[in-house]
Amino acid sequence: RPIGLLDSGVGGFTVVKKVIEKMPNESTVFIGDSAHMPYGNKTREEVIELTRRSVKFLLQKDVKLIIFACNTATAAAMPVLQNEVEQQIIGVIQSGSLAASRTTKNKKVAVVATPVTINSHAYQKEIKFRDPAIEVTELAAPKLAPLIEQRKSHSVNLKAVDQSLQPILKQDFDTLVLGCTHYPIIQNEFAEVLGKQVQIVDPADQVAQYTYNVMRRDGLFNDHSGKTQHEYYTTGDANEFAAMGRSFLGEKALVAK
Ligand code: DGN
Repeated sequence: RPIGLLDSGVGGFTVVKKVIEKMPNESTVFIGDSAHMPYGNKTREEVIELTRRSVKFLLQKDVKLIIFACNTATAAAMPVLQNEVEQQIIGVIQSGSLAASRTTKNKKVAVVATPVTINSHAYQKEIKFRDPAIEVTELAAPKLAPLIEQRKSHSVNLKAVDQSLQPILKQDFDTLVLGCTHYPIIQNEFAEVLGKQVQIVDPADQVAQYTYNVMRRDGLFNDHSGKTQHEYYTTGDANEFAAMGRSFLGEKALVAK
């Protein structure tokens, strides 16, 4: 049985990639709800309803575990939907917060994410739960995820990141969390704007590790005999979605339908 992943769009590919790297013998099914993106600018109720649809789709694919490869869905919908399904749901915010609290040396962390994620203060709560002494600056960047979905040039992305980060650039945080799974696609642009003194945390690394731990605990690993398969689905434009998948994952068994 495959591992299921969902996102509001192409951002989930950044998590799929890390999960496959960590567990090469596992199959994956990923659904990107590009037709309804961006989730980050919707109400909590709307995000819950859309995420519920993707969960149902993944259950039809007989997934053994579900990763919300979307911070917005994690912040808005995970607690509600975990009560509705048997399979364990793994979100990205808990892992991202753990990674951030381990990375910061000066105990100052910035989080950039969609408005829904920022307004939930989920990162702030989770990071402070791990270490109350850490100062957390939260910044909503409503424009970035939709822009990334459009696959623009480096210079357009760079300008957008620069503009989005302006309100916090003068602050002295040493760690910045990419609090939206779309952002690692333009991680280089973030690095260019932030400079070397800031560590960038991609929660997906810790998500892959945590998923591995849960699978080992629950005995969910494949028996390694079958062939692995990676399936990608979108509610939006299949060609665009496949192109992004290929550019991010390489030619890895892409079946976008
Ligand atoms: N990729 C999603 C996230 O991590 O929050 C959100 C993108 C969006 O819908 N704006």
